[in-house]
Amino acid sequence: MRTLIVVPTHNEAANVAEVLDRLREHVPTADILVIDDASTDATRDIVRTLARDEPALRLVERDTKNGLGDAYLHAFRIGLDEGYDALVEIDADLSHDPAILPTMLDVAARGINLVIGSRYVPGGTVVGWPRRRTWLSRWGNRYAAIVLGLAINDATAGYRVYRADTLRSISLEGIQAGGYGFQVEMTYRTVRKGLSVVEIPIRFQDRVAGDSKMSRGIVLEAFLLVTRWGLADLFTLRRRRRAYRDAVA
Ligand SMILES: Nc1nc2c(ncn2[C@@H]2O[C@H](COP(=O)(O)OP(=O)(O)O)[C@@H](O)[C@H]2O)c(=O)[nH]1
Ligand SMILES: [Mg+2]
Repeated sequence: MRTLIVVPTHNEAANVAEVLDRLREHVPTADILVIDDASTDATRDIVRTLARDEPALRLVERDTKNGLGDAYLHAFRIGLDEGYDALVEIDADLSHDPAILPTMLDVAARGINLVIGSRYVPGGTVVGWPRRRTWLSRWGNRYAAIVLGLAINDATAGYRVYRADTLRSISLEGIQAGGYGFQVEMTYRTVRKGLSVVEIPIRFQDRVAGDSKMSRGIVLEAFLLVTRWGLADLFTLRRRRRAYRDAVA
């Protein structure tokens, strides 16, 4: 599979060189696209310098920070246009261990539409998060799973492999969410299309350097959108049931 690894960055100077180095070590045949939004630290200089000696690495620079979802959509469109077979999402802060990526790619190569590096299946762990953050993530995931009827334990996960045909079939148009909600929305679309999803357990290590970009707004956006989609489903279901009853009556 021709693979494009997308690494979104916003002020990740303390981490980006190491994550790129480790990706190169574990997945030497993949191409890497760093998509940087408005970093004010040395992130861009570091990536630019590395890219000079590495044709498989490139940098896309954007001047405004529009959120993770928008960055991924931009990068996915590039990847699809260029005919890659698989597109990878991975954080730049070393929370996601590149050593597990070959296994995830292997599962995708066998035909699984979406492979999620999951914290909340047996064997998965979160290291270094304060209890409150783990609680929020765990219960946020449970809420999304119940409300949207997803049999997925970690729908907010940011470590993923999409087969290109998956992205084409779920379409990247009309995506509403920008933060964690983006990951849930993409998962929801994949499941609703009847496509296959497999969760591979990972060890998620909280960032050691740099700052998290998570905000209350991102969490709230995800919560509100999930609730809205769930309610919309409920009404569609009731409408369908009524139509069915009328049809058989
Ligand atoms: N390109 C881009 N990257 C972003 C943006 N927001 C966050 N990131 C990157 O997305 C990844 C995850 O963000 P992070 O702050 O670690 O979120 P957390 O792990 O949920 O605390 C990191 O690589 C960030 O640098 C954004 O608006 N644009
Ligand atoms: Mg992080």
